Amino acid sequence: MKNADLARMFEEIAAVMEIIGESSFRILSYHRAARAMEELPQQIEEVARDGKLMDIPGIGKSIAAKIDEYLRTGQMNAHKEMLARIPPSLAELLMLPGMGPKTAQRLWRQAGVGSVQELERVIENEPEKLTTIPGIGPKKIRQMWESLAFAKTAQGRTRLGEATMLSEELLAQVRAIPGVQQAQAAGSLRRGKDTVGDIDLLCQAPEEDAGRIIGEFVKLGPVRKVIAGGMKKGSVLLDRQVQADLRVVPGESYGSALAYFTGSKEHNVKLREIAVKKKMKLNEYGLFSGKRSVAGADEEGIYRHLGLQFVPPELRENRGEVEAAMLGQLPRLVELADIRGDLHMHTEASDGTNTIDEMIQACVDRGYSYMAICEHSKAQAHAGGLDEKQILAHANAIRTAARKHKGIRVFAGVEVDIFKDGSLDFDVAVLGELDFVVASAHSALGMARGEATRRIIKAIETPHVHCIGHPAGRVINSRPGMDLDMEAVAAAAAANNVALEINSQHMRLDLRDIHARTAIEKGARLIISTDAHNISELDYIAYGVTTARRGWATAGDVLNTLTADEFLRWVTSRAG
Ligand code: DGT
Ligand code: CA
Ligand code: CA
Ligand code: ZN
Repeated sequence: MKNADLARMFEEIAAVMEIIGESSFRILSYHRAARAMEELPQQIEEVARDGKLMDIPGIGKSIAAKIDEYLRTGQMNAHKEMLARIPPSLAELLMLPGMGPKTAQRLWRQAGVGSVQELERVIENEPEKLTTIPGIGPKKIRQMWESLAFAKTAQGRTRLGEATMLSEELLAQVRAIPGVQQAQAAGSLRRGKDTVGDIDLLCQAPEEDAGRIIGEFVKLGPVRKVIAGGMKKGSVLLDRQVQADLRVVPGESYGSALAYFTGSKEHNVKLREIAVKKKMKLNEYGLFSGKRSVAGADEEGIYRHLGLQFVPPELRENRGEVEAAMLGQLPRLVELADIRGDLHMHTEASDGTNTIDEMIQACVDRGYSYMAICEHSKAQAHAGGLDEKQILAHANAIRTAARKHKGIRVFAGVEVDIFKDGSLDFDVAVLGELDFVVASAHSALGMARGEATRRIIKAIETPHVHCIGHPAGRVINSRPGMDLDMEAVAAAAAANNVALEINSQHMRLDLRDIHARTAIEKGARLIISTDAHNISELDYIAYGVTTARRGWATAGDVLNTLTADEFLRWVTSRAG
């Protein structure tokens, strides 16, 4: 978690430096440090503990000292001082998604726009004031307007992956508090939503222990600040201002409390309506017929007594799941254990950090029966993209390495860039030399809906393309991604037998839940991949599976649940 904090702080330092006109050499060193933090496979605390900060490529003496300061004190003076050199409102403007320091500086110096509010006002009332600034045209203004709207919705929400890591660390400690019989996350986190507002934890313990347990909870290691500590509930802030609540409930109502606090609110409303129709009452304490408790100890009992199939938490969004559960028609959702291969990962040959051998061994260790290594193509120069010659040489290296590993089929692939017009960074002839082709858009994601949709469909129709990587190109809490007509994209994917990826990076989760559902309804098939840049990110597959489940996906909708032979048959059927 500290890795991401440090990356953000270094980016912020670099951005302010650019605004105040620091030397480009110093700016670059902070960009490099930020990137190093983002890509570091270990936790920075461990590296610091081993005294190995300076061994990280891109980290020199002065940056190492700043990291050390931050880890020891929770603060970084250089960061604070740098931000103090511009007005706070300008710093806020700079944090706006998609706002680069160059634009921020021009807005400020040339139009006197130095805050988010001012930008909003000027765009709405006198946009002509902005169009006179070089580099700012109607298109840029539209983008800024969208990111203003986007920033408002993103406010204060934490990405699923970050919330999961924070909550697991905390839960392990809650479970160790004497008297706690079981503990788990509820709320949007349990539903697997791509971002969560706060973390809702629940634990079971005898009533008389509740006050003491809360007392111990608010003193746990990951707690940064106590908001409230009562007799049944405690609220705290963790790293990065994430709020976590713990509720203590007795065994007889653990299931009903779990159902209640898992939500969603809209799903719960539906359940209560059904209870009322059955002349019962449902609340966090149980399901009651008159004064008699009918169910409450476990969630299964609640659903059963309401005459419903058990609804997996990921579906509890009032998107038709209650009606389906009533008819016994809920899908049997794909599970982590169904996944037999990972089809998108990078090695040190492009922007990953592990070798081919290490990635293969890690996939063998996970029990996968197939995998694909897909480096970036040459258009992604800053991500170490390979040109035609290099990718073919790399394919040979992958095939040679694969021979040393038994029991896993390794596809030599590529993540080829989709250009603005839908054409690809490599010719069809080159693609045909590779075993597995993921095509992804990485730039010009702000285009209008029709244009963006045609772009992706053109890529789908290109021979040898197997899968569209992170189809929308969104980055959660940072950029909304392409505005795609997902029904049209999915229909094209289905017609061409091309898969749509659910990218499991928690900053992406793209296709997102509702798009995955649309894709399935239109007959398209999905591939859940991690896009891992190191061996530890192969674990992200769980977030992709959760997202697929939220999209109502069954194992049959997901191609990488096929056996190796079946999958190979599909891959070769896409030959062109
Ligand atoms: P979040 O935190 O914004 O990502 O979303 P949730 O779903 O975790 O919402 P949160 O933390 O406000 O509350 C957790 C669950 O507790 C929620 O999903 C349903 C239940 N809940 C909370 N407040 C209410 C309420 O006023 N009415 C009902 N029916 N349920 C509530
Ligand atoms: Ca919550
Ligand atoms: Ca809450
Ligand atoms: Zn990509």
